[in-house]
Amino acid sequence: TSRVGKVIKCKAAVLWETSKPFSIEEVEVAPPKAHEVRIKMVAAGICRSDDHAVNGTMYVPFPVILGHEAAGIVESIGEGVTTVKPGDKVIPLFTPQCGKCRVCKHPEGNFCLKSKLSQNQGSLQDGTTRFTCRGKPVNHFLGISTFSQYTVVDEMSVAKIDAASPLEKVCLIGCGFTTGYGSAVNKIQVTRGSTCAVFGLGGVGLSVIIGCKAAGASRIIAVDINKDKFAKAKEAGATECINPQDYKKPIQEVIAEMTDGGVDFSFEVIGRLDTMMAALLCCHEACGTSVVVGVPPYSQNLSMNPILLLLGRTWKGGVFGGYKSKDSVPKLVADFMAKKFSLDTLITNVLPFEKINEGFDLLRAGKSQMLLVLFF
Ligand code: PAD
Ligand code: ZN
Ligand code: ZN
Repeated sequence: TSRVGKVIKCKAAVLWETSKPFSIEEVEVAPPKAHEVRIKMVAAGICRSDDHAVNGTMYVPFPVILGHEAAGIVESIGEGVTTVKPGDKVIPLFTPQCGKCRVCKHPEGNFCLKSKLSQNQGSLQDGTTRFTCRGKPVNHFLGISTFSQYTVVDEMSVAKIDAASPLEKVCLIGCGFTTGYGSAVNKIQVTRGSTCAVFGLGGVGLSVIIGCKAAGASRIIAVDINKDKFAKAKEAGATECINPQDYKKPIQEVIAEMTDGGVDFSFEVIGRLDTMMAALLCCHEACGTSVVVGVPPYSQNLSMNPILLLLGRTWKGGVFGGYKSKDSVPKLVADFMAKKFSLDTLITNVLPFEKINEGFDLLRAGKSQMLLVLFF
């Protein structure tokens, strides 16, 4: 029997309060309204940014269904939807691409003004929610809420991908992989023969390394305080791995000495103010570029001497690798299918959806790179 147009009852991981475990609950998922799409989830990644929302580093209204890195299949569509149809394989987009706002029309900007990252009201674009649990409305997260067997998203927040793609891998293209890889090959274009430094060797940092290598960097210096991360970093393409705790000098000085005054490109992929400054300082003062990829702690500031930029350094940042999401995700999946990059080295843990709390424990213990939950 068709569920089209009807409420679906299914399981979702509901977070009722900050810093609590998820509770697997039966939720009701309303049918998609006009310009909305209901998706059956197949695989979702657990990303550090979800944990930021759990512990309050990123503000979210409660109760909420988190999750923002996933792949699934369209179950039904609302009126007026033209870019996907039932049965299509899709990736939900935590940064939408409305195509109409100033940023979408800009040749390079990608942080669409319809993004829920800047507004965080916990709703879809029309200001309401499609989830209820125990009679209460439940908030959406970044417009996509992927820790649910079914979710509803706006059409601007979903991209159709190759029907042959393995969803349990390409789900990483929904956030972590693309954020890292795109920071190196799209947001800035790492040049052939250049020297790079990557701070933070989680899944996103490894994806930066994959991007630097693909761009032809000749040296990729990987930096982390957890040396257990070095083997994977080398597998991804790092040429040297260093631990700041092994040196008396600040790490930026160590790197400057290793690289004749500083690297060409540095990336902060941790989300700390001190390492953002170290990454800035370790790129060459006259011709280096530093990129902020990690999400900084909520409402904290850095103070810096502008002379650090005056001599010629460039300081940049960007979400989702600078990619316009709806245009780029299908192309990245096509590149994956054409074997231009592999996602296998990134995936360290796969769990059934019901064990999502175990997944977050692994993430918090620093024992994982990319962590997936699969829906059955
Ligand atoms: P992760 O926690 O898996 O990796 C962070 C790594 O940094 C770990 O290996 C740590 O050992 C290491 N680390 C911690 N402190 C230090 C330190 N002081 N010096 C050196 N290394 C240290 O995170 P991740 O790879 O999933 O994500 C990294 C950041 O990127 C995080 O802030 C996350 O929120 C952000 C992110 N941003 C986007 C985006 O669109 N900008 C997308 C996804 C994730
Ligand atoms: Zn993410
Ligand atoms: Zn837009």
